[in-house]
Amino acid sequence: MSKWVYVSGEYVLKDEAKVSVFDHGFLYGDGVFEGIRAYGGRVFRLDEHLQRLWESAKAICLEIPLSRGQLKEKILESLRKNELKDAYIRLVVSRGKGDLGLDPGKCPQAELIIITDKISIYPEELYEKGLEVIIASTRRNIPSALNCRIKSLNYLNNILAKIEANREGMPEAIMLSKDGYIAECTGDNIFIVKEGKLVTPPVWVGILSGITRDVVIEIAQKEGISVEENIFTSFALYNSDECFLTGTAAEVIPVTRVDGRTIGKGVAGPLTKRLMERFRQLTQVEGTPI
Ligand code: PXG
Repeated sequence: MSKWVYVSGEYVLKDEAKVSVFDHGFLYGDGVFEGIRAYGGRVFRLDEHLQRLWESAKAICLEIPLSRGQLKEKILESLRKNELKDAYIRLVVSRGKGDLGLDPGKCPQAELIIITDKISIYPEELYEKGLEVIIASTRRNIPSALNCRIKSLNYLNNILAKIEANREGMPEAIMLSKDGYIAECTGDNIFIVKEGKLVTPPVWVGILSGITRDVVIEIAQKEGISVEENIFTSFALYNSDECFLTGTAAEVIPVTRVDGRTIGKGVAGPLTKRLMERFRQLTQVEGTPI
């Protein structure tokens, strides 16, 4: 199971999958990636993930070596070859092999990697109890330096915040924008509920435009729940009625404590539960068949 990795145009055994030490993805974090999931034999929101991959690549002047249709086929082929129905799909497009200088012009061929594997998820009890998180002191990258909409191979900004969380024994950290507004977590977007309304930070504040975030906004609108994309502070977060995170890996997961402040009643709130359920239902019926 999950034996084969697609790298440099061919399938190789997982343990033999390698890239060059001169690959600029390795040397400089020069590249982009995607994390996608398949549920019950269907790939969830595949076109949206591919669109974001192409947009990230465009933003860094990186040419993806396959067409969108070809990549889609290769992803489905990888899943079939590895006999996976519920899976995590990691696409990596790096600048490829070059010399020891920064110049991407010296890298003639981008590298494309498709890893498909079993998905490891948070324990189910956390979806009831919720996560306890901290607000990291490390601020999210400023978009004018490195736009957070680029899902780049350079995740040190997020890793620094994750280290802060780990040092306090917490699974996640919330990151603020340079101006001190709530931005997102290290690998998830964030929502709060106040007086029955959902609020999530706008993309311009400097966050990844999450696919799960979009799905949750869509679901909420269909359910007649008011959703607002607006900046808010840690004060508003501490005093919110409910809080949850969204991401491909975590799906929709409640947050019940932030920096030692209990959020709402300290358990998954009613709106969070409703959205978690609707989201899971959607993943069971939607998607591109493998
Ligand atoms: N913010 C950041 C910084 C992310 O990296 C999200 C939000 C949520 O976006 P999606 O589109 O997933 O709803 C992410 C997503 C991994 C991995 O392997 C990372 C993500 C998703 C899946 C896997 O590290 N990041």
